Amino acid sequence: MREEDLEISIKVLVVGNGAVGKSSMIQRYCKGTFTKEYKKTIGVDFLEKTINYEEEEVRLMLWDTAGQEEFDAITKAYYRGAQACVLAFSTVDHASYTAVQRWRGKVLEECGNIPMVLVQNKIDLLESATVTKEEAESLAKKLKVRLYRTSVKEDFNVSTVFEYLAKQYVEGMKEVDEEETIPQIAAPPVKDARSSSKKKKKSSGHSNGIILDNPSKKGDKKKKQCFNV
Ligand SMILES: Nc1nc2c(ncn2[C@@H]2O[C@H](COP(=O)(O)OP(=O)(O)O)[C@@H](O)[C@H]2O)c(=O)[nH]1
Ligand SMILES: [Mg+2]
Repeated sequence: MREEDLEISIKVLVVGNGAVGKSSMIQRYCKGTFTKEYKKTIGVDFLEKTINYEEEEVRLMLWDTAGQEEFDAITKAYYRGAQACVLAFSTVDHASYTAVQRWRGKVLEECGNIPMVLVQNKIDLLESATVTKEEAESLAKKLKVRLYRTSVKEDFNVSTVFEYLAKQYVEGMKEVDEEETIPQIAAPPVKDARSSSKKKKKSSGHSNGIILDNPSKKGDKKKKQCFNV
């Protein structure tokens, strides 16, 4: 297989209570659209977007999960194999803020310590905020994650969140790669740490870095049917 055929692919979860803006965020980022209509997502769905990070193609698969507990059994299985996560809450929903730790717990349980980011969405509604700036910041500090304030509605900071996660993941992959490199007798110098990591990931089947060899058909963006009620 040629080097250029390889691709870094990251499964990103977006978790949080219902109505914090998870589906909207994914739609905004992948399709550039926003709707005021609230449709409860049942089951799981994902959209994808390919970005470039340091001349590397990174495919982000953004998994949308239902926030409601009643669908827990369905969503849990979809957590598996995720490599990065958005912990989302809403500026105008304090309960969604307090629920973040519980969501994080579920992710940790299924995925281990993957790169995460805390997202305070609906920042355009700051005037009716029920979560203070200090609360948001102290939670980020406590969880040792970066905090981004977003407005999916105003398209503010949304792409920054996903670009940050992609960066975290790729940088983490490079570190693992360096740690794993055991010097061989007269080993040739590694010219490009990233390209070697991609090859390694592919052959080792490392669960924290998947390289797809059967990428989906171009244009086949929506992977799984979801039902909106
Ligand atoms: N004002 C405002 N509304 C938003 C924002 N993001 C999402 N919404 C609205 O919040 C509601 C819930 O969004 P949705 O994406 O369905 O939430 P989910 O249940 O977390 O997937 C919808 O009516 C969206 O239009 C935002 O940044 N600002
Ligand atoms: Mg939804």
